[in-house]
Amino acid sequence: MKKIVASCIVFLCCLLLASPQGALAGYKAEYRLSVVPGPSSGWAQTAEFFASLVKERSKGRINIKVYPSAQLMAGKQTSEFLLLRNGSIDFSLASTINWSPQIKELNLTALPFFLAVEPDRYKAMDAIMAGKSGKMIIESVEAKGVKFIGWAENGFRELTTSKGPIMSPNDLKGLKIRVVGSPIFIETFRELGANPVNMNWSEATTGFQQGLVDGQENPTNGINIPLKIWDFHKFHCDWHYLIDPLLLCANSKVWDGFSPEDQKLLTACALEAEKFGKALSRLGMDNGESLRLLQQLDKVPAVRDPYACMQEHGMKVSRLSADNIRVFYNATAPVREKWAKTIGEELVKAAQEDMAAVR
Ligand code: X2X
Repeated sequence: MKKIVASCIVFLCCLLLASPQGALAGYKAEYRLSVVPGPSSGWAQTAEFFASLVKERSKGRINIKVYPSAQLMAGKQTSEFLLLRNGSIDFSLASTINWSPQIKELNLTALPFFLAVEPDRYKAMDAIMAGKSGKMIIESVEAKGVKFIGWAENGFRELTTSKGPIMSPNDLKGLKIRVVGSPIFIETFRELGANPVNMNWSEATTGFQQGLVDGQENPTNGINIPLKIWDFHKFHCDWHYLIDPLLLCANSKVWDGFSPEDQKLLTACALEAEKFGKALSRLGMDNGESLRLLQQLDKVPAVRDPYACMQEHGMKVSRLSADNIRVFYNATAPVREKWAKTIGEELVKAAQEDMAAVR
């Protein structure tokens, strides 16, 4: 008996010595962070940046692994929120677009041309995130049962097509455009006279290859360039019609399992990931601020000038003037009016005020 007790004690001591600190605190050996697009996207790189910062600062106690390409949701991007909430996923760096079917407030930044007509669209986005409307969005996400940790950015979504340049709604007539499975996208493209086709991102590249659609819309730096969109579409329309912010969130139980110090650590790392992610998304399209930040971090990507890059690859880039954008804005007024009611007039008004304050 004594021998058995002694060996148990030895065994337990070995176990304690071998465990990383995290395991002692009841932490998981690995937390799974989900991302919809592939590993080369700006979005997945932002997630990797966050995970490695957390690992370094927690001295290995918190080990987050990034799972790109919608693999944790078998490609069904609009079910991600439910999987995070029920604990199948621990963390997610998620697009508002993919969660908007469950959280109607997240359609705010998908109101067509709502930010595009602002004098500085990036300032407008930052003002929403930092303002009253941003707080209202965070409250609406947390009210649905997940913990918000921080913001990031997929980027302003620009249109790429295979059949000719797009300068006005007329040019879009009858074109088949791949969109995400969120109703406001279908309605916006129908209003513009196009023929929207709902397709998961996991199937979209094959769809482009096979010519199932004539175009698609996604952010330039984060998605279109890493995907080499010029292999499928030769026309780029810079219309900034809406923006796709990202929400870094955790399953509530997972979050509650962290010590208050580690919760602070995670929030601080998220703030840095937000700056990094925004710089990746805005590089070459802002006043030079993004380049400076990426230089400081020693993380300047190979493509610094997205417009030159697209042109070098044979794309014809149409950069719409404020007047061109105004035509699209007017043409999509019914969609904004209808969706403002669904989103909540109070939230839309708060966003208008936040944006007006930085004009
Ligand atoms: O599906 C898309 O277009 C993507 C990758 O941008 C999102 O997940 C919203």
